[in-house]
Amino acid sequence: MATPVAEPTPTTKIAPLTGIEAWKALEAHAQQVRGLHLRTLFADDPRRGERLTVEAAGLFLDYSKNRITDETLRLLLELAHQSGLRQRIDAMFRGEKINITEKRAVLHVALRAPKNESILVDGENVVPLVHEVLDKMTAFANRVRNGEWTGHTGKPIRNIVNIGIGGSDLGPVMAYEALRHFSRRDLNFRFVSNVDGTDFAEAVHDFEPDETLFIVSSKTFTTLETMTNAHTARTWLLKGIGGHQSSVAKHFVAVSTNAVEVAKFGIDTANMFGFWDWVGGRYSMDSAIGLSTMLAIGPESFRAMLDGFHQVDEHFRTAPFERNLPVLLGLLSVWYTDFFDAQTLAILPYEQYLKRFPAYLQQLTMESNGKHVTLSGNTVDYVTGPIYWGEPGTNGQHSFYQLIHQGTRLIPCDFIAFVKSLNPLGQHHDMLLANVFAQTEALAFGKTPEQVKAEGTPDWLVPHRVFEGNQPSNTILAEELTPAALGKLVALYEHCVFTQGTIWQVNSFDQWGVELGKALAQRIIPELESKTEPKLGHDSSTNNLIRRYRKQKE
Ligand code: G6Q
Repeated sequence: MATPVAEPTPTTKIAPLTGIEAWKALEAHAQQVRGLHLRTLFADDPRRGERLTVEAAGLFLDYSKNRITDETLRLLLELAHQSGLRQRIDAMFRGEKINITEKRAVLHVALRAPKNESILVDGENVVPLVHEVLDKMTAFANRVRNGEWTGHTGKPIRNIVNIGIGGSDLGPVMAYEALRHFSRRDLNFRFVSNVDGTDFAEAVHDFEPDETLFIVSSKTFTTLETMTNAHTARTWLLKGIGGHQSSVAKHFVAVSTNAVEVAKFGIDTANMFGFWDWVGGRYSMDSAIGLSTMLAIGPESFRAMLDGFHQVDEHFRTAPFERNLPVLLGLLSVWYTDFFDAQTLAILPYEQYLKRFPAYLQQLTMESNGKHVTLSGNTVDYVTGPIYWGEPGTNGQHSFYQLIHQGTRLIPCDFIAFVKSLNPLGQHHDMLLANVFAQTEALAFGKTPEQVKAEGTPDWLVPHRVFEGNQPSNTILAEELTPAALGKLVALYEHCVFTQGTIWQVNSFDQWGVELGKALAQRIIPELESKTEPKLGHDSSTNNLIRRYRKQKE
């Protein structure tokens, strides 16, 4: 292993992962469990389906259809303890700078802390700051929602466009879609993220500028895509409104940590909603970055969502690991990633409103734990973050489920469903939920050749119709997709990611890969725009692509 290069942290006291006793025990134990079928595990324990469940904060998790025994669980929990998960959770909640590469605290939990709590960062209680911003957002949202905030020509705002990317987009767009049922239907919400001009053009094509409000959401206020879109939006507004510079203040607000850049853009900093460097982009949908969410669902529902987050924060912080939902989810994903060579993990919400939830989770999980270097600066010799993907059910069943059922890969699945529908129509909801239960059953138990034959299938067709089964899944059931339930669900996965990152000993809170992307294109833009033939110093492929593009666009 290479010499550590990171500054020492409390975590460096923990042995390298593969040297931890519980890890070594899991390696040996996995050899036995790999040969076990879920059919056997269920047949041997008639109460398994009731036993391996846990409920907290209104979320019910059935993890019985996993390829685990009681011994697996014992060892995974031991791994959590020996990895210092308890200490690391406490360190996060205490506001310690656990994001060591950026020297920052990691305090998204402070964003939903009740007013009377105290969480210190560098000796300052940040909870009052959070509530100050929440109050400012509330006042603003109320003014827009009741028509008091008017545009340049005196008309109320009818259209709200959030301009942001990555963490400043995926959370807001996911939350808007998820909570649409609770949103004001007379307000139109659009989300512009891509630097591809089509995104902006399509978002505003049917909007009147004098009824449109732009929220420029950017922690740094320097992100290429967001600033390009924000400038395009300003040009579009001024063109549509007759060039009155003063209109910018009425049609633009900002969510950022960078007041200087916000002012430079021409947005009145009185209309800027702040947050802090201890809120990571992908952990920011419940900060001021959620302003569009608050405008859509109203301040009260927004606070209900925060309360949902907080309930799961408290559960994560206090529940014993064996009954701790995020810890169990995190450990199970480590189990498949590192001991079963599972490359991916599918998120399958059986709830149309959660159609953007898998995309949101992709960033949360993969940007957080897509790392190959430990907190001590060593290269890992085990696999970290799996690929997360998914689509809402039942649509996925008619496309990619085939590969999960009868392909050659192991794909652990999280099924997410709600007992009550927000749109109860005839039999729809029973049918939807029947599919959830049927899929997890089929994945786990499959269909044996004997069963297929007994159905009268001709011999030659039998192998094609056999389902191996033994495909693991979790089922997460909640009552109804309310704002609070969404908060709970997001917090569940945030802390699942935290658990994974702790076991893998990586920093789940930096994103140097994203930073690289932010810098790379900057060098090529002038080469594409240059009037004269630029001198190119890339590799031959990149040079050739640039030349071809320049030639063809003329
Ligand atoms: C999230 C990442 C990244 C970030 C975007 C937008 O954790 O850091 O997705 O949110 O790059 O950054 P700005 O908010 O600074 O524009």
